[in-house]
Amino acid sequence: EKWPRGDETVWKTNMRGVDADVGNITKSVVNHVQTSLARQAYNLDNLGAYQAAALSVRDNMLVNWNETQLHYTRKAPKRAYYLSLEFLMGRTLDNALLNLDLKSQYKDGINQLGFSLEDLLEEERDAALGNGGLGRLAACYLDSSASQDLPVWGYGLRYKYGIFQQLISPEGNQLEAPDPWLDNQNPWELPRIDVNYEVRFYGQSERLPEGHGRAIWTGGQEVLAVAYDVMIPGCHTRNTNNLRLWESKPKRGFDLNSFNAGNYEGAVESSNSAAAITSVLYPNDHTTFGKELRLKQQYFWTAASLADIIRRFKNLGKSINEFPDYVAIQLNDTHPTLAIPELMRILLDEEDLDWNFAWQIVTNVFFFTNHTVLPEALEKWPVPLMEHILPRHMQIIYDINMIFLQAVEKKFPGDRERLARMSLIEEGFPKQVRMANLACIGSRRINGVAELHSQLVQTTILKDFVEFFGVSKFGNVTNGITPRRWLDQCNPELSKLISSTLKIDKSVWLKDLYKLKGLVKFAEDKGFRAEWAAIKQRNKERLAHHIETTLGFTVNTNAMFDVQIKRLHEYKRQTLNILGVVHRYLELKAMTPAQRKKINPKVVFFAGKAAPAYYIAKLTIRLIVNVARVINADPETKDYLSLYFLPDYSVSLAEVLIPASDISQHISTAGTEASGTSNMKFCLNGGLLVGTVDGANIEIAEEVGEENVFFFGHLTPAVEDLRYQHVYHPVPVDEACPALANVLNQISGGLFGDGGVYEPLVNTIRQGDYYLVTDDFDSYIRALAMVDDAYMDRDEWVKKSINTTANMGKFSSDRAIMDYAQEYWNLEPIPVGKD
Ligand code: CGF
Repeated sequence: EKWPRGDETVWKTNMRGVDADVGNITKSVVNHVQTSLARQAYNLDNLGAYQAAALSVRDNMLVNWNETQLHYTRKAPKRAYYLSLEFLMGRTLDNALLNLDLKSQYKDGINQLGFSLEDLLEEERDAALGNGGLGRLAACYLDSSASQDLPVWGYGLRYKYGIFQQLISPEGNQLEAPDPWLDNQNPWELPRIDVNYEVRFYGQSERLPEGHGRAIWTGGQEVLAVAYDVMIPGCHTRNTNNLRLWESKPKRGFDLNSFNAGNYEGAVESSNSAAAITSVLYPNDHTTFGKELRLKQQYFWTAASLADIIRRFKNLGKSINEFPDYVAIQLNDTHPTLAIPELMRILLDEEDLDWNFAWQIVTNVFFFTNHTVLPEALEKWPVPLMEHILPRHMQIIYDINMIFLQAVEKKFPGDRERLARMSLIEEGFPKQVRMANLACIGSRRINGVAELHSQLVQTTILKDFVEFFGVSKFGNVTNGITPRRWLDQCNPELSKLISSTLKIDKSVWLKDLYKLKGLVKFAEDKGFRAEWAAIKQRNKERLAHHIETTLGFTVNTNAMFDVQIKRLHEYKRQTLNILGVVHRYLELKAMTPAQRKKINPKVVFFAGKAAPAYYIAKLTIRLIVNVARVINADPETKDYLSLYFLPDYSVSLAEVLIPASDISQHISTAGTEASGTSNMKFCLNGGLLVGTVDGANIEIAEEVGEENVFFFGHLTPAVEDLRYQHVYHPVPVDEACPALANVLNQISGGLFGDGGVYEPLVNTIRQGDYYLVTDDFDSYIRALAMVDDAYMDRDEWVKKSINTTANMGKFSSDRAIMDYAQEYWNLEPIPVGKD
């Protein structure tokens, strides 16, 4: 390879590497203060110092990032692309410092400049481009891909506003405020003005007479997709991958004709509509259908990402039929399913391939992950909307459907019901396109996210497809979490204790989490148990301090900490938890002071956002806040039970809450929570789990031992029958569960303020009880009693805690991403600097 221009030695002697020298670190931070930020040393605040430190760390990351991209280009390996509409990254600075192994040097350097690294870390705003589990999973997978040296890029959208900020009104209502996370500028992204693509919407599509399925798509609106790159540093490796986020921009600044004619609003109208595409993340967890802007987001992102992937592939000089040998594309849920007809469009209309050949390429490139079997969460788009916005894609979808249904008819002749179920088009007014069916037909393999969930996918929503394609097309990859953020970063003391006890450097066990097994034998060591318990206690104090400084409440750190943090959703049953809290309160009230003294004090924490239009979920928040108000003020009971709803749940808040929990709740109705990932985070940090036999709870219990988890509730096979009974008979709460009836009566009777307010919520249980609160309540209360009993024997509890952490190796996202790489994508690690 020849040096492209100038004197090679001048270039090479001036190129820098990653710099761990404290003197050079302070120099680079000061340089950024002086030049990048144009600020003065004497009036620099924490925010300015954070920005300068971030830019300095970014310089180091860029060295590795550049090298990685060059290395991948030279080696030309097969690459995988993770398409996700959500990436819930949280903060970057701490994670980057740890992965680059530069934390202590930056700590020193920043100290010398008169600041504290801890303070600066607090200045960073979360990158909250996601709703919950699905988006955070994507972020963990990026960390693991880079840490495992896998050539994986993420593709998403650069929303101007992330998930809304949650405020709680004096009445206890959730209020939503925008999250202008880019207002302070984002030091972690690189605008790539030169990397842009035009994306078309609307217009007309005309089929070519002799076209073998080809057509010409013209007219409509063209919008520019501009790339912003976010560096993803691997842990203790030079591999630094890329997350490419697209921003929408008008193709032209404004319409000059309208402007010249004095119509200034008209002149900017189309440019505003172009910019609107990436303006905001939809704040719904499971449902956002029928919204034109959402469909435009999905197409905009998949079209730009595919154009970029194809351009990179073409630079290899290979023929298009080798595309699947060099590219694997993972569809994170059905949101990017339009990539399937889009790739067909490119191959047919632009590459001039014939239908069968194109379809063969498509079905070897895509892989699809399903994240839910909840029927209301299965994405469908009205055909008229799709026809209007994407006329060419609608034609392709019809063609795919026709050919597919012919094949189904051949295999199952005369089975009209089956054809109707499997069709990409659901009949009705309007007709709708079923995105899960399209993703399934167009992908090489399909997986669920935990064993039980993957079984349910195969036996319920995609059963017909399993019968048609055969079971080998379907699999399971149980979700995982990155131990870098979810142990080393959020619980540094525990991480240190693990390294010193195992006598293994953390860079080793953080990348081979099964090594934690070595802790099992220390569960019997009294000294070790004392250290373990002391760290948990300090983490509880850290959380209490955080609450005191942010909300002004004083939390009892001698109590057991019981935490439920996740999106508010009926299936996740925060209702069961709050009704359980009220039950406990009523029991405490009925006790004598002497009896109360024998009770294990407990603090219950909730955090989570409700979709802005989800009435029942918001009412649940209101109930929690008002129950908290009453019980925290009750002098008889407050030493034994208190309750906090922590507003504005975020990745950063989770990082403080999770290490502090003694017990956490994962109590979805069996069969409804596909996997859950916070369950893994708590257990990794030595918190025990109370939960239903659902999602990844099951596999956690398999790993850590059933004696270390507190299971309760009906099992998945019973759920359907129970629901059926509720539909035909009103739920006899009074007879079926007197304890629950008493709780509901107290709420309706106004113990927590105007009872009428909560009637719609209470009625979801009395009428229909779709999520089986009544059926599971008694067994839930028994499980909590078992938790109390177990906590009384603190020594045994700490043993359980140690054994839980020790057996969480399976749940590293490194294991999960390696499963994808080997079993699905056929991808090899490409370590930088090792050959
Ligand atoms: O995905 C979820 C989460 N709510 O985002 N689903 N979606 N869509 C599931 O409900 C979780 O159970 C799962 O852990 C997560 C990631 O797969």
